[in-house]
Amino acid sequence: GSADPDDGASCPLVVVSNRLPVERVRDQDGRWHWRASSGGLVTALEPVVERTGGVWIGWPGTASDSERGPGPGSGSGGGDEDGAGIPTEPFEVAGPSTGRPFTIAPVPLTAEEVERYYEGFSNGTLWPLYHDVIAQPEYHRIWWDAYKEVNHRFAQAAAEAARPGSRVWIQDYQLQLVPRMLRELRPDVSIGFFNHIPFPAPGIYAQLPWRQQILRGLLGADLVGFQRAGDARNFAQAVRQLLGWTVHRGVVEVPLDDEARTGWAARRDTTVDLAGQSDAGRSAALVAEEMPPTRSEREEAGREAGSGRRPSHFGAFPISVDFASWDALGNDPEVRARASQIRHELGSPRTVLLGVDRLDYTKGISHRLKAYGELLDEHRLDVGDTILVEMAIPTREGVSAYQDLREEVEVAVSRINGDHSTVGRSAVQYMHRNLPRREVAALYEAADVLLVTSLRDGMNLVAKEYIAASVDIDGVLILSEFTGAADELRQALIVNPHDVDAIKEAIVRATRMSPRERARRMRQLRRTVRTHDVEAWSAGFLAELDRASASRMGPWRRREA
Ligand code: ADQ
Repeated sequence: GSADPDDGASCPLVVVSNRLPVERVRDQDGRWHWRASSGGLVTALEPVVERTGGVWIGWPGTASDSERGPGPGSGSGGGDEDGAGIPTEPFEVAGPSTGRPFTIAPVPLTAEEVERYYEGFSNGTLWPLYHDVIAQPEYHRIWWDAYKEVNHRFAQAAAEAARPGSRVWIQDYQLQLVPRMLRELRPDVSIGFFNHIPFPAPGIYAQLPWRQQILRGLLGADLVGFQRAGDARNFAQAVRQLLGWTVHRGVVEVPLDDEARTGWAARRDTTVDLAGQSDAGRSAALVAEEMPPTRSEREEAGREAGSGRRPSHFGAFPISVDFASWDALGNDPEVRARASQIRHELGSPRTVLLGVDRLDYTKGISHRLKAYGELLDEHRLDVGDTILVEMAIPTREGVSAYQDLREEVEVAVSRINGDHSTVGRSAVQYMHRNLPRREVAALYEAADVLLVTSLRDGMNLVAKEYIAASVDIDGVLILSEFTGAADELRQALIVNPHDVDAIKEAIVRATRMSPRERARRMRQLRRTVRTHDVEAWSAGFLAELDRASASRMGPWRRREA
């Protein structure tokens, strides 16, 4: 029957994320194919999508009007393709786990949308704001307009893909309006949302000119998931303060009449009507649209709502890694041989310190370099027996803050090397490129100490990957307290990355730690990551989503009866 709690498990799962979990590769005969890309989210969700014959909706990663792209004669994907050879219609791929097919539904973006929605609003507004304004967020109305348009396109794609009663799981900050837009289009589906990055404290979040629309967008979901309990608390406070809605024990009561009154359909019409107006008239109207409701408006809303409320649940669901696969890499003879080779090529130092991150200003790479450089200056570390390997993965190279950061990091690296390297030995080995997973695993294996010094980080999967790959249980993890991971990985050396002396102390302590203490800490860390791996994360979220949407349907069923 429809009350069977297992119903959802067999129903196709629809995943919506900014990027598709596939990449386009050319085979030996020069033909293009889609191949599942690696990465935490894909590992976690692809098996569920595959098992349920589900759908993955996302942007293929190339602008639909771009001139780059695979070129003519490429099509092994779906039938319909745009000029750059990117499919525009859903197509099936064989899942890598069981070979069972699932559907890929591409959402095309123009180059201008990539600039405004992705590089602009997502990475120039939301990313810095949600990471505690480490960089200055920029607020541009044309970016916001593009964000709304693109979110609506994703919501429509999801509405088309979902079967009656499907579960739709929307991922991350690029798509925060989708839950609400999808709720309007398809009130029958269960909608989950997971925020991979932090949710900021209300005083910071309040800067956002569109703070209410984003909250309303998220609250279209039956379940909104965050990385840490602190993020969930910040969200609850923002909802109370900015919308004035009742929040208790992980549930927001969303007034149904608010949904009707402020629906996307109504807003969209407004936008269309405004298109012909002067800029001044348009921005005045937009300002009016963004005004918070007055107290009497809120009271009226409450009266009208009566019992017409829909629960939206929220909570913390800390993400994790595929423990078994990193553990297997740690035991893989080839990977181990590669790790010894790396140590040898580095000049067989006593201590290898390692940093692995996307080259992002949230990761505290400069703070880490400063601490290391000072330890060398003060002769507390010596290039004769210590080296820092800094792996920076290229990212968001179209955003200017990222270009500046690259300069800053590369200047700092050269300065340290200029001051301390000798003919045979460098102080810092710096690489700016993508590495295959096996090579990352070999680096984890080769390292004695992993440095995670993020100024703010939703979780930080690198820390968990390092632990899962550390089968010899003798590595030391230095971990910033501003990562989600620090809530769980208590046996790491936890540091405040803004306190350079604290990073220095932790490095010295790590290099001197006895093998016994290293093993004791690492054993417990491995237990934590093993018992809470990424499979547990996705299963836990989806089970909670089923409960949350059942609670929405409960009263409705009673009314029907
Ligand atoms: P990210 O900010 O990307 O993720 P993180 O969680 O550390 O940060 O994941 C990075 C991934 O990239 C890891 O899987 C790592 O192995 C890989 N990687 C790093 N350097 C690489 C290199 N040089 N070559 C190849 N691969 C490399 C966001 C949030 C995080 C949150 C995740 C998941 O910012 O806080 O943990 O989403 O929710």
